[in-house]
This record gives sequence, structure tokens and C-alpha cells, in this order.
Amino acid sequence: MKVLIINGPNLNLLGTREPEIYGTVTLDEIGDRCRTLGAEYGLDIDFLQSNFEGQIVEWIQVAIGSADAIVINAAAYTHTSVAIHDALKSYHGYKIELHISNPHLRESFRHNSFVSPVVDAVVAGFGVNGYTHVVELLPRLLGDDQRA
Ligand code: CA2
Repeated sequence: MKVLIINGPNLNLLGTREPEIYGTVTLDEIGDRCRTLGAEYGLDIDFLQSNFEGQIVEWIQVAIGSADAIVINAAAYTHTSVAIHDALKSYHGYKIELHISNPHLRESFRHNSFVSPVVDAVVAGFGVNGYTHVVELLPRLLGDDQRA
């Protein structure tokens, strides 16, 4: 099973600033944890990050026909990007929106998500552990995919 975990803008700064919100673990460490854990479950995980909206759209398009699932933390683009919404709509594999924090407990501009209406599930507020929780859940979710 091929899985893309896509991370949006500024998440490359994880572990270096705002530890009270995002913790002290770096994105590289999270990527290592996900790849290692994924391998135990037979998942081949590409862990990606970009600060560019168009690059994220490209990765979603590449996933069409080549990946079984996308996990996406679109970061600030969650709240602004019609382009990412449209790209996700065209991808018919399993889709999970992920956030480290719970955006609904934060500023009102974070309360709307352009991603939520086009995904199967949303995980938010579990800190960086959300990533590994999702990796553990995916094999069962993909195996029990009731949508087909
Ligand atoms: O909670 C999340 O995962 C967010 O997607 C993170 C985004 C934010 O815009 C969303 O509302 C919620 C921000 C990512 C920025 O990450 C940083 C990490 C460390 C230092 C500075 C920024």
C-alpha cells in the first residue's frame, strides 16, 4: 500500500518555534517515525513538505492512480486553498485531513477548512502523535474501505 503524507507551509519549522502549540519534535523525526512504523504495517510512505500551494496540488495529482491514501496537513492552506480542495476532489483513494492542534480551539480564521468537505476523516488536536496514530489506523481503514 502506497501512502502520501503531505505537509504544507511552515511545518518545516516544527520543533524550532511555538513549542507550546506544536511541540518540540521536528518534521524530519515525525517522517522517520511514520516511515518506520508504516513499514511494519506494509505501508510504503512518502513523507513530503512544501511551502508552495502548486507543489502540493502537483503531489495530489501524481497520487491519482498511484497511491492508496493521502494524509494531508495543509497547514495554513487548509483555510484558504480552493486549488487544494479541487485537487483532493479528483483523488478517489482514502483521504485524511490531519492537524497537530485543534484549529477550532484557536482563532476564528482557522475554523473553516477547504479540506474537510473532500476527505473521509479528520484528525486534529492529538499533537504530533496524530501522525503515527493515523499510520496505525490506515491498514484497517484501507482493508475495511466500505465506500467502494
Ligand atoms: O495544527 C496544525 O497542524 C495546523 O495545520 C498548523 C498550521 C496552522 O496554520 C493550522 O491552522 C493548523 C501552521 C503550521 C505552522 O507550523 C509551525 C510550526 C512551528 C513553528 C511555526 C510554525
